[in-house]
Amino acid sequence: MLNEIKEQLRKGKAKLVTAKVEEALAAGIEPHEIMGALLEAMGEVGEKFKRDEVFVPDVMIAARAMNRGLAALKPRLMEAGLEPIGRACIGTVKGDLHDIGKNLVKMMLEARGFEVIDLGVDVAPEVFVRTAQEQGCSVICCSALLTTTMGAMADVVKLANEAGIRDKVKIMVGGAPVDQRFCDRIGADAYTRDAATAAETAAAFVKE
Ligand code: B1M
Repeated sequence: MLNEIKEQLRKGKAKLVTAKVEEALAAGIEPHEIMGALLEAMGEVGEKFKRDEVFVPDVMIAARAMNRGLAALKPRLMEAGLEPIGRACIGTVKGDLHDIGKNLVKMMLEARGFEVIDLGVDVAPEVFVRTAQEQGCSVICCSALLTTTMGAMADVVKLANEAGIRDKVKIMVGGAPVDQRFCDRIGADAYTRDAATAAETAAAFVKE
């Protein structure tokens, strides 16, 4: 049954994933085992995406199936007392309306077990910082697709420094024009090239 769930997730069949998850629960399989199967299959899709073996639409379809599967599992996970691994907020920075990459990162974070607060697009630096403070986020994720907007990430770092939250919150940056040099220059905690690596890095941060 777990293999069937993985197979349907790899294919991005949301309805079938939901049905198989419900079947597995009814058959008495533990929710955390089902969650493990979903995470494993999503991880495989993420790895293929990194190697350019599958593309954005495939990842989005698989992630949608993952989210449906998780939704079917959620009531039982709550009963079983499984907590999310951490809370993150994510947004595309001020002035920037591109959200496809940001949505992919969000999905990958959720697939890794994060509770994600999606701030949307055109997000002011103070909103990232205020949300992290008020909602107890351990990771702030900023996405930018325009060379003219990536500078807003520096403001997020500056405001987080001023708010004195850098010991509690990691700031991650990404998007096509962003690179490691830029990340180092503005003093963010991590730059990652793709959504799967972003989720891995965020998970490693909360494990730390
Ligand atoms: Co725009 N656009 N766009 N656009 N657009 C680009 C980015 C551009 C490169 C096109 C070009 O000229 N060749 C160019 C930017 C040039 C530059 O700054 N150097 C550009 C421009 C100029 C503009 C406008 C200014 C055009 C105009 O109006 N004159 C305008 C700006 C609007 C605004 O934001 N204020 C504009 C508008 C739009 C649309 C609305 C039409 C649409 C956006 C729709 C939407 O997002 N809902 C759009 C699109 C679709 C693109 C292209 C074609 C595709 C972007 C995309 O979604 N890629 C893009 C050209 C291109 O890239 N070929 C382009 C797929 C997505 C999965 O990749 O977001 O890079 P990406 O995410 C990757 C990684 O970067 C990473 O993970 C993903 C992969 O796993 N990642 C992170 C992203 N965020 C991360 C965060 C992380 C870690 C990794 O940690 C936190």
